[in-house]
Amino acid sequence: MAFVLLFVYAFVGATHTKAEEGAAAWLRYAPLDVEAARHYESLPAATGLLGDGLVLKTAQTELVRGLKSMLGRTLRIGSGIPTEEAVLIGTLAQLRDVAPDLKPQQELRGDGFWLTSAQVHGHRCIVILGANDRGALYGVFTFLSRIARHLSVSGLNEVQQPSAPVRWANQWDNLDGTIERGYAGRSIFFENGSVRTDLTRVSDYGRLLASVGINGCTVNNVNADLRVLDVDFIPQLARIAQAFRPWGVQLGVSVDVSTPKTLGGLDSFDPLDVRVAEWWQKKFDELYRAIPDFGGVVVKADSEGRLGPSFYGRTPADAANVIARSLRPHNGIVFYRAFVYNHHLDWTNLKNDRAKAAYDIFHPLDGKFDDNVIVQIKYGPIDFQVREPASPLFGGLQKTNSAIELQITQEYTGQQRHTCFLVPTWKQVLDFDMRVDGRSTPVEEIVAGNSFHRPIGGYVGVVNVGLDHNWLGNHLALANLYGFGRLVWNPNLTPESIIEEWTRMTFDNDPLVVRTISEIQLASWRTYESYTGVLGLQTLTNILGSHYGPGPESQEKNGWGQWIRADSQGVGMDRSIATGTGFVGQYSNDVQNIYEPLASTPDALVLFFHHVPYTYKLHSGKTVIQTIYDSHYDGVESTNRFVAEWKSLHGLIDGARYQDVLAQLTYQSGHAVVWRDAINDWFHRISGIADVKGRVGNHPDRIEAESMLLEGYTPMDVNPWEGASGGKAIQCTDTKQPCTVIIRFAGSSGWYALDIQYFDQNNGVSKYQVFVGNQLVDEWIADLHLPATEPNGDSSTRRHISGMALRPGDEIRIEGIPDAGEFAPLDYVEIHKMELISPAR
Ligand code: GCV
Repeated sequence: MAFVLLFVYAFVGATHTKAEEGAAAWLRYAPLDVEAARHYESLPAATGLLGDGLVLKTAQTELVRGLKSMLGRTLRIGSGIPTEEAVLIGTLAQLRDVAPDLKPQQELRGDGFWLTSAQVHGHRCIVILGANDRGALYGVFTFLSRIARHLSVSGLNEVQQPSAPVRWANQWDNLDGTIERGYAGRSIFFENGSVRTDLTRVSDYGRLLASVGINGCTVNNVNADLRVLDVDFIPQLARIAQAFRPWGVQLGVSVDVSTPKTLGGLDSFDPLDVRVAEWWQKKFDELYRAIPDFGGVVVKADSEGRLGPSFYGRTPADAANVIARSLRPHNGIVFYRAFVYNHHLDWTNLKNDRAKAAYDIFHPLDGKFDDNVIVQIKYGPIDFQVREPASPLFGGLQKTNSAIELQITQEYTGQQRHTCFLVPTWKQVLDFDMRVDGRSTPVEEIVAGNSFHRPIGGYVGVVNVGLDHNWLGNHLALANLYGFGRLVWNPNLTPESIIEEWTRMTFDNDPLVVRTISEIQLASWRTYESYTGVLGLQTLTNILGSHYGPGPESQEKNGWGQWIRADSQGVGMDRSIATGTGFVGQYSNDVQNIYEPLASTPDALVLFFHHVPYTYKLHSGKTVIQTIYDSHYDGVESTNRFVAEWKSLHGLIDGARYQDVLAQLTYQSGHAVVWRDAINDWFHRISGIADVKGRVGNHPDRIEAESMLLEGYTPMDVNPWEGASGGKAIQCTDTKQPCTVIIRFAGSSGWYALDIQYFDQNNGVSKYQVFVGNQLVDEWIADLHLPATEPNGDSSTRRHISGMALRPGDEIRIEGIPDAGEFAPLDYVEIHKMELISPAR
C-alpha cells in the first residue's frame, strides 16, 4: 500500500498537472518521486516531543505535515522518553532530563538549534533540539527543507545559530485595510478599521515567517493610526498575537508619539512631562495584560510630516526612552526609526543634503538611548533606492543598539511587477566594512551587536504581504522574503545558495529549473538597476507620485532632496568633503579614502558621491553618458532574455505559475523599454550628446500613433514628456464610440512581430482590437491596475503580437474602446521582422 501511495504522489509530482496559486510559497512540501523518496526509507515511523510548549507542538505538527506531504507517511505522535525509533523534538534543557550525556559541540544561543542522530534510551533517534522552543521549530523547518531539496538527513550533526537576536518583519498596513507601498492586495490583518474576523492568513503568514527564522512582526503602518492603542482595539490586537503565537512570532505595533495627547486626552505629548510618562506606562501595562508576550513598538517621528519630540524641543532619545521605560518591565523593545529628515530642503543651496540627516541627528545622541531601544536605520542614507552606499550611521552609533531596515516590498525596485531579487544588494551592504577606528566593523557585525558589544540589535524587513494568493503579487518576488530571512539568519550565506534553496522548494529540483530560475533571479537586480538608476543615480522614478515608472525630472528642484543635479554639462551630487556637501565626512577615515577621491569611487556609486561632466571617463573606460545609454539598452536585452529563459521551463513547472510568471516577465520586458527610452531621451535632451551607437531618439521600426491615420482619436501631450515616445500619445475621448488608427504596411512580405505601446490606467478598462485587413488578429483589455490615472511612464504598456504574416499594402487597424476615465490611449507601434523558429506559447 505504501508503495502504491508513493507511486501516486510521484506521478502527481512529476507531471505538474496541479494548478498552483503560490500560497504555499516555499513550503509546498512537494511529493518526492520514487527515486528521491528511497533515500528516506529508514526514517523513524514516530516522533516524540520532549516538552509541551505551544511552539514545540507546532514543530511536531509541522514535521508530520511535511513528511506526509513529501513522503506520503504519517508519523506516529508521542511524547516523553522514546520507546521506539523516533524523531525527537525539544529543547536542550529538556534533553538533559532524558539523555544527560548528549550535548552539541558548541553552546546553543538565542533561537539556535541542533540536528543530530543519536541513541536515546536504546533507540536510534533523529534529534531536533532548540536552545528554546522556537529554535526547535526552526530546526524542524530546516530538517524538512533538507528533504524538500533531496538532501540527506542521515548522520546529521549540525548546529545553527542566528546571527542576531532581532529578526523582525514590518508591515505598513492601515486599519482600513489598505497597505502603504503594498502591491499584493489588501491587508491580511485589518479591514474597515478593525482586525479581520478570519485570521487564517495571519497564521499562515506566521508560519512562513517562522520557516525562515523571523521572530517578530509589527502589523500596522509606521505612519501610525492612533487608534491602534485604543482600549477597544487592544483585544483585537490580542487576536493577531494569538494567530502568531504558535509560530514563535512576537507581535509589535507602530505607535505615534503624539498618542498621549491625541488619543489619551492629555494637553501634551512632551516626552519629558511626567504625566506623559505615566500615560505610556499605564497604556503598556494594559496592553501587556492582554498580550503578555507582546514584542515592542516601532516609532516614526519628526519625519515626512509626522509629529515628534522636536515639537517640544526634545530629542529622539527623549521620545524613545519615555516609551522604552514603560516597556522595560515587560521586556518590550522600542525600534526608533532614524528615517528623520527635512523634506522642505532648499534645493538651490548646494551644501544641503538629505543624505546627511540621519547621522547629523542621531550620532550626537549616541549613548543617550536606553538599552531596550534599537535605532532602526534604513540600509542607505536616502530611501530604499536601487543602489545606495551603506548608511554612515551604522558606524556612528557605538553606544546604541541598532538594526538595519531592508525593504522586501519593492517600492523603488519595480513594485513586484518587475523581478528584482534584492539579496545581492543587501549582501553588499551587510558585508560593507565601516572601518570604525581603523578596524574591521562590517555592517552585519555592527547590527548584530558584536562590533560594539551591544545587548540587542539585528534586522527589520518591510514586507507588506497582502491578501493575494501568492502573498506578494508575483511568484518570483517571494524569493525576497525567503532571502531576507535566510540572509539575516546567516549573513555568510551567498545569494547563489539562497536562491538555489528557494527555487528547489518553491518550484522544483530539476537541474534546468534550478539553473534557469536562479540565473534570472541573480541577474535581476543589476538588470533593474541598469534601466532605472545606474552609476548611483538612485531609482530615477517619479518620486512625487507612484515611485514606479520613469520620472527623472521629479528628483530635481524640490524639497525632497533626492537630487541628481543634472544640467547641460554634467550630473551627480557632489557629496565630497572638499567641494561638496561633506556627507563623505560622516564615514570613517578608511571609507572616506574610498569615496572622497573621484578616482577611487567605484563606478556603481560615482554619481551618488560626485558631480562629473557627461564626458568623464569611468574606470570602465567609457564616458558617463555612453554608460547611461548603453546600460539601458543592455537592461532591456536582459529582460528579453528572462522571457526566453522562462519559456524554456514550459512543462517543467505547473501551468498556472508558469503562465503567471511568463505574463509578468513579458510585461517587465515591455516596461523596461519605457524606462530605457524615457531615461535615455531625458539625458539626451539635457546633455545634447548623441549616442555613439545612434540608437537614442532613433527608432526606425517605430510609428508614432500621432502620425497615423486617426479616426476619432486625438493627439495629446504626455506629462512628463519622457513618459511617451515623442512626448505625445493619442486618446479616444469620445466615449460613445470606438476610435481607430490605421497603418498601411510598407515593408516586404514576411513574418513580423508587432509591439503596440498603449497606456493601461487604473481608472477604466479600455479594450483594444487589432485587425489586419478585416481579420481580427488580437484583442485585449487594459486591466493591469498600474498606478496611474493618466497616460504616462507608469501606465505605458506593451502588447507583443508575434507571428504576423504581412504583405506590402496590408492595412493594420487598431480599434480602441474607451472605458470610464481611460480613453484607450496609444503611444506607438513597432513592426519588427522576425524569424519563425517555434510557435509562440
Ligand atoms: C511609510 C518612504 C515611503 C513612504 C514610507 C516612508 C517611511 O518615503 O515612500 O511611503 O512611509 O518611506 O519609510 O517611513
